[in-house]
Amino acid sequence: MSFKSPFPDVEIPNLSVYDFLFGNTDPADLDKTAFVEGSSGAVTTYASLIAQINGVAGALAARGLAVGDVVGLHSPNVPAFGSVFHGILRAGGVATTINALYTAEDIAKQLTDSKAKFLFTVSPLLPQAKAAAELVGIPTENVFVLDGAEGHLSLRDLLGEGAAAPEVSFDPATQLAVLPYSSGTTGRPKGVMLTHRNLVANVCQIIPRMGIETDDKILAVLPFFHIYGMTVLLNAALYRRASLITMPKFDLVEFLRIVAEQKSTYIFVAPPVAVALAKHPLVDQYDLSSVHTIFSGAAPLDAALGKAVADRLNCHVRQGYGMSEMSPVSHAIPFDRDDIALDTCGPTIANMECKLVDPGTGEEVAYPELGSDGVSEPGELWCKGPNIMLGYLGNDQATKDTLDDDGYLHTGDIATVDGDGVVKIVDRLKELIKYKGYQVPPAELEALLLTHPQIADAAVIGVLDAEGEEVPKAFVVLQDGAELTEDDVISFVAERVSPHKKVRQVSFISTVPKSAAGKILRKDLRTAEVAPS
Ligand code: 4UW
Repeated sequence: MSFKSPFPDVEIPNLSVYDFLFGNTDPADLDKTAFVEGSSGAVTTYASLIAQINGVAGALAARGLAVGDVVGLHSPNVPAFGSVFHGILRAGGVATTINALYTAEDIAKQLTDSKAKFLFTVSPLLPQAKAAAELVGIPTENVFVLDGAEGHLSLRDLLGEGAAAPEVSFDPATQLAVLPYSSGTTGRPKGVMLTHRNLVANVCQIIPRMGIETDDKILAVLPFFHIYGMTVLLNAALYRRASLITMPKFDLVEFLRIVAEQKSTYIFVAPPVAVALAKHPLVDQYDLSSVHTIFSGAAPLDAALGKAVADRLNCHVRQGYGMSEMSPVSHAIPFDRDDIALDTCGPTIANMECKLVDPGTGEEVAYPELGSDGVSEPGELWCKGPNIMLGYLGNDQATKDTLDDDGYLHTGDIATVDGDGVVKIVDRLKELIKYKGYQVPPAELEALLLTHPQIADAAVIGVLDAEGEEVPKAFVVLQDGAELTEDDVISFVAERVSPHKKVRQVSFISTVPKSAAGKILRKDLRTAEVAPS
């Protein structure tokens, strides 16, 4: 058994991402605005975007980039991100997008694992990008700085070469387009192999549900380097010929100023932005009446919070669910459905089917009759469809553990489904922690904690803080005679990781609960956290 999307299948053209998005551009669209740089108001038209994409593709091909070669893209949201991202794909390259908050070591790990040959960055991030490129052996002439820096070619330099985009041919169903990194259900970040078809499919699947129109002005504050921003903004919104207003990082005052000034209509967010919109007094000082929809994803949205945002901004609020491994969207509350509870992720999108499997027994739960008001028991959500990844790069075991022989991706999230096919995420089975929607892999923090000479053992889980936000918490076993404080542990980690991976709470314990096989029993730590004895 399984439950299917309630929507009819959509057609997925057998095209590359570039051909799908721009191959058949209506001349009337060329003068439309693709990007507005939020801080300066500078405009990039679709004509200019397409010319830049082709210029980047040409410059990369002239440097020997072949189909399948990997290129690192390490930048916050700026309009040039779109030109470079689609330029890489246009040339047949594979974009591995890198979190702009990463340390040099994090960047180096991703560049090494993905075997990247080129790296694009921006001048404020050059110190860590340069250090990483040196560690990995990417030569300086292959490290490009979008806005320019001494000793490096800028985007303008590359475009100035005027090289024509190469003629490339590949099978969209098998050719990788992007390699975002995700921890998946266990362990450290792994390269998620997403093909051109995966990305094209997910745009086709979400377009009918998200209601993005060409006259929408979408505030692009979600990072383009994360799969949510990549698919919803750089792919779906550009496909619809909407305008993207870029913000390199979230700052509430700047956010409110830009929404009011640019009359933004549609905003995709993660829950922390929804919290600010619901609660911060500053919000009342700006005219946000242009906004018709706020769409939240990447972490759970509380129903009362969603309603508070809808009431305060007098707009629609929607929630979606996704995972890098699904390109990423599998569930979304449709734009035209005000009746679906905001703490659900809505029905399964077109061309997908799902199962809910009891993790204890391995049996599927019983689904309520269609149209009834029943709700299923919780089970692990398994999903199948054309947007599911090929697998993890160079990690067959992790692929086997996540993707089964029938093509179902085991998400590691626990969900229920009701008689209308509406899915609600109720818990997380997997190790992953989400801090403000960003992934925090506990295994990485545990390994780091173990390098401290006074720490004998450690486990890290996600807990809810006083505001109900998930934060990483370390359970630490000290060496005999050690005298570490909670603050010592917090600082030790903070000095060595990017800001979103900081440990924010610490407990000292006598032993880390482990299974006979030595696996950390995170569930036991979580249970103790919820109900301290
Ligand atoms: N509720 C509870 C949610 C939710 C959630 C995600 O970093 P990744 O791999 O990927 C994402 C993608 C999110 C996303 C993409 C496109 C979209 O439209 C949308 O909704 C608007 C959301 O975050 O992390 C995947 C993991 O993040 C958790 C869940 O554990 C999932 O496996 N997660 N969305 N609405 N949890």
